Amino acid sequence: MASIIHSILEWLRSLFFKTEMELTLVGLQNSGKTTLVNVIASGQFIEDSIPTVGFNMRKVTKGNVTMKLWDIGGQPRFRSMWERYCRGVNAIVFVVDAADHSKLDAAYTELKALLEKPQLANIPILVLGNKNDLEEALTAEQLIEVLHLKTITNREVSCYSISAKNQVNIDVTLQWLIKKGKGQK
Ligand SMILES: Nc1nc2c(ncn2[C@@H]2O[C@H](COP(=O)(O)OP(=O)(O)OP(=O)(O)O)[C@@H](O)[C@H]2O)c(=O)[nH]1
Ligand SMILES: [Mg+2]
Repeated sequence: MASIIHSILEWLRSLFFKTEMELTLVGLQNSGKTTLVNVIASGQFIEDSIPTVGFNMRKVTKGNVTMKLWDIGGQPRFRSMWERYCRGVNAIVFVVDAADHSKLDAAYTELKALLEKPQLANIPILVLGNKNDLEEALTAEQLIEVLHLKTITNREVSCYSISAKNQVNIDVTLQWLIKKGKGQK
């Protein structure tokens, strides 16, 4: 009897503390969104991921947090979908190839356009400068300048320099995201 009560209590506790959250990853093609989702889900870097056509959805559980990750294609033909998939999520993750200097202007233009969408007002945004294993990659500070992140004042913004390949700063990224799921600053 005691063990049944114990199991019921455990079950109730798991219900009570369980957090479900939704996150959407956007950013230009080739920035590393799908690679990052794979790393978060399985801890593995898969070298040649195929460009995402449309979107993928992965559910990942970390402790008692279940994350629904929407990974949207970054090619121009899919960008009109970004807004729809960002609506109502706990946080938007904007992934940038920090080593591809030729695409930074385009990344800024797309980020700015996304943040101007009234439906997405107030949703926290995490900008990730991916591929910091490459020598030419910008630092987080440089990315903050280039993407004018300090001018964003109407929502929470953070920026990290990461490498999905070498799994650098994936832990701080996850910590930040999980906090948003729990409604923390
Ligand atoms: N050097 C390096 N390469 C990376 C890293 N992350 C991803 N890549 C490579 O970048 C390329 C594009 O990665 P994807 O994950 O497919 O990019 P994506 O943003 O999902 O692209 P779309 O689906 O087309 O929007 C692949 O060849 C990856 O192996 C990284 O941290 N470092
Ligand atoms: Mg992809």
